Amino acid sequence: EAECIEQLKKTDAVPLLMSWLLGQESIVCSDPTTVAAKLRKMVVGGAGKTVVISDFDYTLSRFANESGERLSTTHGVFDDNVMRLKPELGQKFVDLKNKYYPIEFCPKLTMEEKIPHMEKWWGTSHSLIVNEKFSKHTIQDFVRQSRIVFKDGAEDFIQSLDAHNIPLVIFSAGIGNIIEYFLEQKLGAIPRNTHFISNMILFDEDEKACAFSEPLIHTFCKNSSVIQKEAPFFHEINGRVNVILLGDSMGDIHMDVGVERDGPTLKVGYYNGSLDDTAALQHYEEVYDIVLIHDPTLNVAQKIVDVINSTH
Ligand code: MG7
Ligand code: MG
Repeated sequence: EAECIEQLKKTDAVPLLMSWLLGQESIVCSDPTTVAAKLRKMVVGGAGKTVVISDFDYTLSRFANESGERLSTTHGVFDDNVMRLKPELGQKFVDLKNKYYPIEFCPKLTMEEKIPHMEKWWGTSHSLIVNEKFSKHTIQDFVRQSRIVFKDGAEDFIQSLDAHNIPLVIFSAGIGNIIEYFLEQKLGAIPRNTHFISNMILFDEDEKACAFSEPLIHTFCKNSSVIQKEAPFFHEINGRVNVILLGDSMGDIHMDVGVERDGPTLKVGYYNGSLDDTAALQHYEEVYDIVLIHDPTLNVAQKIVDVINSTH
């Protein structure tokens, strides 16, 4: 009975969080019963049973600035900086983006139809980077001058996960090194809890880009097929049965597949698309437990983690 009362106390915070979520105009939670049930399990499990698996581009980073101008993805760092230094090469990156970005988001094509195009895009773009033999130092400079911006509260979110020993796996089809340099520049160092599954630029002995890690990770293969089971951080997330998944794309919803466990995954999705596109928005509401519409903050994820932490 004592245990029962203890559990009830812990889950007290869940109804409060639920009523807050349901009261927000820009948050859609189409199945509150399921969300509340997942939250209760997570609260009972506590920080020790939790892992956060998050996308980076337009999830931890902002999609647009206050004036509505699109900000940069990790790959986009090359578009902008190379355009400035070597317009001819820069134009090649931009041409690729103009050609393939509409395919990535085309509602008329199936995922199977898109995959070969994504492989071509990532492959070509990575070849340009390797052929140019950019140095680590140059790329760090590119990041310093980039238009990658953290969402509001992202720094605190990452630090608070670290403080509570909750692992953060950043699962990105972008470029992992760019995320690393960005975190180093913004946080001073990469927190101990933070791990990467991403495309990594490999450098030769002169610290010049010479290859990319395998397997290639593009938008539509963010699942167990690209997770190396021997990853050094795997022991750390073993036994963490409760997953908070953060993403902004349809390709992000299977990032938890491959972590063997029987606990819930709470899927929080940022919708950056047009409000007129009701079909797209509806699709997000079907696949994500909680949809955040045009949200430039990490408030919701932070509140969820706070509730998990406050009760232990
Ligand atoms: N993305 C993927 N690639 C590129 C690229 O070469 N340039 C730019 N600007 N963007 C790229 O985080 C993954 C996202 O990065 C974008 C190869 C894609 O739109 C993808 O969703
Ligand atoms: Mg993204």
